Amino acid sequence: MPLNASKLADAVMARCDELAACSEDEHRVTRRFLTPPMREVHDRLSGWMKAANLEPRVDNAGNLIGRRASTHLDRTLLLGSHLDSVPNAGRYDGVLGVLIGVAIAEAIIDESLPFHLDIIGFSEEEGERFSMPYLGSSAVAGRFDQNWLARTDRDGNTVSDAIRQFGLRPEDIGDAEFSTDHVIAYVEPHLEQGPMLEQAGLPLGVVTGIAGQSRLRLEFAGTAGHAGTTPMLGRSDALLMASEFIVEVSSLGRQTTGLRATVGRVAAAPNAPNVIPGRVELSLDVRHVDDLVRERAINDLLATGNRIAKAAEGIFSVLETNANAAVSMDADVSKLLIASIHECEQRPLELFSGAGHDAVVMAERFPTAMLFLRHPGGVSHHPDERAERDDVAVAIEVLCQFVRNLAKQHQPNQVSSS
Ligand code: HGY
Ligand code: MN
Ligand code: MN
Repeated sequence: MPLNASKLADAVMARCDELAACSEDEHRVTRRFLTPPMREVHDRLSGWMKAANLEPRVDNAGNLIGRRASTHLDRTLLLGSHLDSVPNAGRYDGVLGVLIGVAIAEAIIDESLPFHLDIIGFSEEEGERFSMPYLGSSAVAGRFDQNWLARTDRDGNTVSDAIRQFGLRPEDIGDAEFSTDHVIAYVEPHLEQGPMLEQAGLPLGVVTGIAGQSRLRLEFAGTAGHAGTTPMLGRSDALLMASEFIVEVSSLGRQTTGLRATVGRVAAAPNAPNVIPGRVELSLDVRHVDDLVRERAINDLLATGNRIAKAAEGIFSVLETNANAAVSMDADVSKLLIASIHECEQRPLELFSGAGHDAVVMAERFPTAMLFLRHPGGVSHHPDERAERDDVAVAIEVLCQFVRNLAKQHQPNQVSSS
């Protein structure tokens, strides 16, 4: 008797609450790449995976993967999302998708599948600890750059140290890669992190594509000096330059349709109340569905930074930049998702994602699709992040239907005739 989706949804919501307690910080959710709380998450998730007839393992990129092996085909359906969080996060971003995956495994525990079912919890999507997102999914997609192993966190630990301290082998991170002929599809359930589904009054959406994203580390250098004796005129104040720049970032974002431009991190040096800031490092996050618009915005902002620095006899530098181009989701897998939603008497909304997801990287190698859940209030990367238990129940029903539909397409007799 298939387990009922509402009961499974109650368990998913309760487990999100339980995992929220696995945090680096007291009284708020912060869980960065392979920090100790991630071990607690792995322990609890592994128990729930085993109860769902999934065999858990951790790869050398720190991804937790629960597998239900199939006797027919040595191919797999990957379902999941990420287990890390931003600082002071909500309790659903990432983990909700992994727990819905475990619930699917539970719901269809008695149904045989012609392929493996892998429920995956990626180790690092947000990029908080080492300023590099998608470490876990990059390893699975064979896109991990060995140079990343030497990146350091604010305490001087390298990525390699973090992997080794977690009891894993950085030298074997390549083993985490899945081959393209092994993966039938990757599907990521995730909160929308926006208002569209709530405004449409619908529980589920199918993502058509994910915006391109540029992430830069910038620096304004001026001249530090005594706050009490240095005249106001003629100062080369790095924080004043950065402030002017931040206003320009915001106005470009507001003037350009569909552009999102954000400075989220600022660090002034020497950061003393009675010293004119000599140096300021700041982040810049720019996103757009059209890569040309995004790249043009970056060029405009870099020219603006140089102009502001020059006018203040300072120096503007780009310390680091990395980017992901806009990606489209796989049409066939998305179509099957849409059909499964209709079969469950729901109406899907097709929408674009302004937020980045592991699906950005997975889509480079594997047929990838995303299922968005309605996001009450649309607030994310914040403790007020919410999800509706009834929407989770609908998502579980729809994804069970999707897995059954995919299984029909991959039954051995179908596969031999196709
Ligand atoms: O920044 C993002 O869009 C994602 O939450 N990492
Ligand atoms: Mn996030
Ligand atoms: Mn996320």
